[in-house]
Amino acid sequence: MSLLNTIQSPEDLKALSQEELEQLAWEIRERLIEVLCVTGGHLAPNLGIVELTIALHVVFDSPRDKIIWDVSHQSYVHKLLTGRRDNFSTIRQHGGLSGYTSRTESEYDPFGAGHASTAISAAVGFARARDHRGEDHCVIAVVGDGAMTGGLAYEGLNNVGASDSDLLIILNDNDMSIAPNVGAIHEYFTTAISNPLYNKVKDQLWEIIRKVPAVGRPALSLGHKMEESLKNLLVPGIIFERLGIRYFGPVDGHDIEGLVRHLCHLKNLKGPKMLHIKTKKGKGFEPAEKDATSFHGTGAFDKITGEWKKRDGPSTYTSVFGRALVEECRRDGRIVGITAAMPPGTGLDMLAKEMPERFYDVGIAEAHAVCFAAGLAADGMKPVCAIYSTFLQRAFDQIIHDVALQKLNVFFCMDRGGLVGDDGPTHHGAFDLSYLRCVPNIVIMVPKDENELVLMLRTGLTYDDGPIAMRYPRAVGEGVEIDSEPRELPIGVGEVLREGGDVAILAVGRMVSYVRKAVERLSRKGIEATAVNARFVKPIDEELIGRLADEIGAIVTVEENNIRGGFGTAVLEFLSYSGRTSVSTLTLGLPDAFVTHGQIDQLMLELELDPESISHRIESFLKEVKAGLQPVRGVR
Ligand SMILES: Cc1ncc(C[n+]2csc(CCOP(=O)(O)OP(=O)(O)O)c2C)c(N)n1
Repeated sequence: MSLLNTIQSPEDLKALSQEELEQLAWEIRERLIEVLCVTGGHLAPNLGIVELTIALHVVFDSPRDKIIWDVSHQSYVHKLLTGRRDNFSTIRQHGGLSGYTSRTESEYDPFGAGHASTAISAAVGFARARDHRGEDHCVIAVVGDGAMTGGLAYEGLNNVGASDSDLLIILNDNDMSIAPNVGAIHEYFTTAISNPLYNKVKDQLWEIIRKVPAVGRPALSLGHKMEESLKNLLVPGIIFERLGIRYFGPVDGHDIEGLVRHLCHLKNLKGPKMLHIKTKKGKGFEPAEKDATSFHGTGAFDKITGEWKKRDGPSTYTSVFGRALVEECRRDGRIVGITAAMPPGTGLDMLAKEMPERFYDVGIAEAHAVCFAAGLAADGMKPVCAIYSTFLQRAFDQIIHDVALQKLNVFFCMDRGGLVGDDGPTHHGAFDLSYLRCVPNIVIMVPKDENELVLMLRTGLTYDDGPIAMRYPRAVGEGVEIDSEPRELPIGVGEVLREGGDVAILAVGRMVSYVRKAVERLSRKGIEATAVNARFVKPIDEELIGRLADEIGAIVTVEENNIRGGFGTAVLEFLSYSGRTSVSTLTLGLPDAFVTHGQIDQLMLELELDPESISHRIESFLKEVKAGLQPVRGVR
């Protein structure tokens, strides 16, 4: 009989025996593999956190107690135990469960996430809100060791330690971010834990700690002082203790019984505290244990062998970028590549392999990555910051204050520009054209295909008049040939792909290929369009746009960015300040709303941005123009 199928809410776990909880853990693993081998998703992080999630729900009373998952890509087990088991197979599918926690999805998700290192800060907020109201529920933040490389986590810790508010942080340490974890903090954990003396007396230490009465502010209790001295003796400089947070562990994160015991104890202990658990990412599925990086976020795979379904066809933009960057590094000794914990995701793993001395993984630290790049650039290097569009949002001030203001030659290469698909609203790169376009001194490029990406890479690396950015989608390329000798593109010049007198359509990036198809449809209906690959979102090609506006009088823009503040807006601004107020315009792009998760084609259809919808929308726009509704300003 399936135990998992009997669990309607976390309450049901409390009645289960130890053996039953262990059986449940393996049933959960089977369910995860069963579903994710079809849907894809964050398999390895969830396999690693099964026992902790069970123990948390045995000991705490969610939703009264607030469990806050950092990133929340590891919340699938929590979803299975909190009333979402029956539609678990819809996870990350259009209209189905989100792959992350979501306040609108369940009362058991007190806080939504998708970006890393937010849980501690959010938990401090929950703890303070509780204290303001005089309530007494528990607040628990579950944070991975990877997320602890993000500065925001320390800003949170700095506030936790300064308060006497009740708060439990669980550090889920599996030695991995997506790739192996990096940095001094990670080294610190590893060294502290592998201290043989500490390991020898760890259990006795726990016993002493358990007997220490939990009274008042911990720093004042004699017991706490004893415990602190002992720990300092054995694990020199435990940093969390120094920050005023009582530290416990490390303990085995796969031992449900032990976890329940420790959590029960910590539940009754006042003040801020941390439980450090050691887990194995991918636990229980050999291929994922062996290759936790590939199984961090996986596509469909064979549930026996772990092999992925083979994909034929063109290379992805990511891999074309990764390969081309290695070539550029060979050409110019000043170029270095920087990633914020995403070596495979950005294609920088190729540079790491070929030229490790030119590669930097700074951890989940986008703000640092950009400021670090600014320093490198200020001292004559040519740093390439390869950061996903959505994660670069973290570094907005560094882009303005550290890079653009000083006109430093930092090259931002933003993968995942536009819709990313099943990761949904936390991950869509919907804002970069808007958030960069308002920054002085920056150039913004968007390639229409993978060859243009290579040309723009060369352009960005030879440009030396300040920051420059390029964004490209999470997609396979158009299948075009790649130039072996890439040339530089003239800055701010668009490419006319086709001439026609009825309407001028200016498209950006992936939308160029959509517009090409839309233009063919329009042509079959007797509408002849000029189609332009904009190439540059800043500066825009004012000469070309001005000429098309004067000659044709009807301009349409199509982009994969929020319609507010992106390319279309740039064109409208130009038409306005150049006095071309009688030109009819239609700006198409992502809506001024957060776009849900689902496959990119599905989302494009829903947003009426697929080639057919684009041609229909342009057709009706032109009908309005013809009907004398001039000038038409159709902003959607
Ligand atoms: C700001 C930000 N940068 C990058 C990422 C991409 N990312 C998602 S999970 C992850 C690794 C997290 O590692 P850890 O916290 O240890 O969790 P684990 O998956 O190992 O359980 C990264 C880099 C992100 N979600 N947010």
